[in-house]
Amino acid sequence: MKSGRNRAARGARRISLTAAQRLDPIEADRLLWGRESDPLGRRGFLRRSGLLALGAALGSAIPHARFLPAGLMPAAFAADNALSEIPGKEGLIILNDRPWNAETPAHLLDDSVTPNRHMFVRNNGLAPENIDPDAWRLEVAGESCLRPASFRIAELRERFETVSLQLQLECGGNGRGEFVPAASGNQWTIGAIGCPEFTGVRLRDVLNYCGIGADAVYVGYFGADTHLSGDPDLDPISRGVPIAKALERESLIAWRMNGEDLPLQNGFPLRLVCGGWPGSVSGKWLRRLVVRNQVHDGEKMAPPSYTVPRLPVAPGSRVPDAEMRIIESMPVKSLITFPRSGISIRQGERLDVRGHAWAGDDLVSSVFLSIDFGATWLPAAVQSPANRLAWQDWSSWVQFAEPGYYEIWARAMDSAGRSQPMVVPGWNPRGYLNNACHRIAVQVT
Ligand SMILES: Nc1nc2c(c(=O)[nH]1)N[C@H]1C(S)=C(S)[C@@H](COP(=O)(O)O)O[C@H]1N2
Ligand SMILES: [Mo]
Repeated sequence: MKSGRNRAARGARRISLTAAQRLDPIEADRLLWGRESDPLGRRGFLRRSGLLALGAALGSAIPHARFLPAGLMPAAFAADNALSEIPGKEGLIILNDRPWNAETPAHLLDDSVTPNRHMFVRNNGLAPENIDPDAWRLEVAGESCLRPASFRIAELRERFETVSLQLQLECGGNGRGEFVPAASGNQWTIGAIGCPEFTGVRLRDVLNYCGIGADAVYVGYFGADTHLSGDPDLDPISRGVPIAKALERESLIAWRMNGEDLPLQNGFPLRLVCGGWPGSVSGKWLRRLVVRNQVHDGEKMAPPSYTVPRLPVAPGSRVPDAEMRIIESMPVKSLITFPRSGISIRQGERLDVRGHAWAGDDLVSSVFLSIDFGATWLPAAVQSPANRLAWQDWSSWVQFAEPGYYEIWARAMDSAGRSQPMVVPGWNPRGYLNNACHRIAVQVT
């Protein structure tokens, strides 16, 4: 596939593939491949010349070309080869270095339990330095906290039951890079997701110990990271969850990830983990929890942050704050983690395919695969989660009758019958909740 990409780069096209990603996809198609769309742009019809150009860029013919939707950039062109320089991390793609933001290529998320070195990093500010975990204190307070208290990590460990749970964390902006028109923020592709095992105490045990007032509605967090401006009075982020989410048995105050100290960039020495919701509710470098008698009003709680329009809006719309709602449970989604996009396989050979699927607070009920651009689908075997709010492994295999360029597409459905969309769903001002199907490229020789 490397050679396919190189050939693509050398092709006599009028615009580059990277530039094309920024355009209206149907217009990009026309410029790149001379592809004609129907007036609604729903299906593309590659002229013979366009088909040849696309085939040449990919390095082979496309047996299912007649099903290839308009505006669909072949998965083979996705860049996935940047290297991480964050200590303790391996193979992550850096989106930003101040603050650090780095995502994981899909093939490095193949493990059922995401290893620490492959867990993505999403920072809004600068991580604290020179941390002494033994001196670290967590304060619990707020107007609806009956008995404010402060705990060292050792005290949390001694006073409350220690639990280990595998919990999926996905950034609310994962997939943002695909919205057209582009939404501002980190241009995540698919890798701002992971599902490590966290060890700590239940948030509810700590809150109950401190006493939750009858008027409590929300729990907010504050971390020890610093605002990019350096101003100590500003918080980079201070979000939270409604009291019901905070009191779920899976909501943790954690100090370990996969049996080791939390990596610095993932919140060492203490963090909140509320799986299934946007990662932004899981406060890192956790210093202070506040039990609130109103929706927490910390940094990035108000629109446009981590909010989406209550009703669908036209792409590019300006949406008044009053018409935005705070994102809660994340939508159903899946990843193909094996094989790696771009592999070569021989015609007729059996190819194992596997990955994970998750659905916010819900369960995934099924995963389907397609090798003909969505014309036909076959079910994969889906495992139960290790525990509630952990992603679910799925596996299947495919076989290709003819040589050429193929894509494998995966589509998950949750227990309420909601399915992933094929294309980018509901445009929103900040580019959240893109749960479009993941797809990978395969060359059959
Ligand atoms: N204190 C603090 N907590 C934070 C953040 C942050 O910048 N500071 N980022 C949030 C966001 S937006 C996400 S997606 C997750 C990412 O967790 P990770 O970096 O461990 O993958 O942490 C959340 N918790
Ligand atoms: Mo996030």
